[in-house]
Amino acid sequence: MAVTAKTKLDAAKLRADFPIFGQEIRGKPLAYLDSAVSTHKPRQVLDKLRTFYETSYANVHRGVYTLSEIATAEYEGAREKVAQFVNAPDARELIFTRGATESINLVAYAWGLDNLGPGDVVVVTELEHHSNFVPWQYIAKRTGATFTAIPLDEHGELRLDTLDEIKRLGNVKVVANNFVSNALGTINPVERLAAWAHEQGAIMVVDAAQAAPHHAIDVQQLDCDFLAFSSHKMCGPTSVGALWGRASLLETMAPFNLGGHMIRSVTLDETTWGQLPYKFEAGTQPIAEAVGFGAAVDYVTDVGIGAIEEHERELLVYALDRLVDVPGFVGYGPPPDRRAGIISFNIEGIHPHDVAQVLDMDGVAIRAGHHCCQPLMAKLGVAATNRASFYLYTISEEIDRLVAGLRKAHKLLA
Ligand code: 7TS
Repeated sequence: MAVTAKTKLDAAKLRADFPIFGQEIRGKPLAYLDSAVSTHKPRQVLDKLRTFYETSYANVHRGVYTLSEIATAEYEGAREKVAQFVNAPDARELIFTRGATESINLVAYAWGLDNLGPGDVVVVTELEHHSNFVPWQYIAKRTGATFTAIPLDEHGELRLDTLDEIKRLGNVKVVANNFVSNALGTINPVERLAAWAHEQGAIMVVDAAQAAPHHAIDVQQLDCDFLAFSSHKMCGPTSVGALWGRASLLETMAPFNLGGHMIRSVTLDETTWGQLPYKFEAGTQPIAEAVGFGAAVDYVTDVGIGAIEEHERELLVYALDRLVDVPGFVGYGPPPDRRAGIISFNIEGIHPHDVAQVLDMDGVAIRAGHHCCQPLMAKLGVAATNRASFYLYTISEEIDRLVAGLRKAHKLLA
């Protein structure tokens, strides 16, 4: 059973659920400060995967035999859990994909190719991960639509004062925005953007890859049209994620992948598509991974999304307080009250890769690079940053080790 912590979580206790923390890296305990890229997996999820393979595994929706029925029930049960996690009105609207990237590509291709053309405008932001930028830029080019991005202010927050100017570019048809920025941690006003998108007659696509693990999501309250997220960033297995979409839109869309399982009937002349969600789930799905995703939803729900968010905010305040005293520290992003547990920074005069390597010598893992956000890096006027990111198992000692490592890097290299 997952450890429960209804109001405040106990990260030190939760760490015992994560076997990875039992080992040392370079002779030191692992200080893992890269959860935005991917999180570690608790025993509850690992056990579920093993038990499923050992007792319940078969392909789904195909066999009439008992084992296939058991596997199908597990897979569909996971769909219900993931759908409920984002308060989807109907589990049929929840499509299992390979991850947030594939979810967004599905919308960009299957909706975009048939609904965009010259005179239409696709609006993203300067804060997008490439996953929610490149597919839209590409589909806009292919269809002749205009592609534009909402600019950022100096805190890394969206300049909503530019929306009037943007709407003069043409018929706004798509607004695509991340709920939480992977690079700066900014919590974006997606509910306001969704309302604006609908005023323009546009669809609202939310990239929730960084929000789902850390921030409660209610697609009905957001009033968005599509929402994408990944399992591996919230304690679940890799290679599975979800796309939630409004049934009324999904039903009008052409399929994205074609092949087995997504059809109603196939003849030499014509193929007709299956029902939702199967129309968008061609071929053998990541079955065990989806079941593991369901177990991950149970785990983070038991810990409590509110408790996770509060824990990260406490760590953020603790870390920022100490980091500002590190010689050469330059931080990016908004204040903690509008931010998830992500800190992007540079140490003046030292390349981020060198900083990360010095930290690694002491078992401290952080990310260095452009974080798949090159437009943002251009805006910040840097090629790369370091990034430390937290999760439910992060403890303040790891932040102390980060700070000590940065001081060491400054002393050695600045
Ligand atoms: N959107 C956001 C906001 C992300 O942070 C990521 C991955 C994705 C989409 C893509 O998710 P995937 O599961 O399909 O890969 N984020 C990161 C990151 O922060 N560093 O590397 C990948």
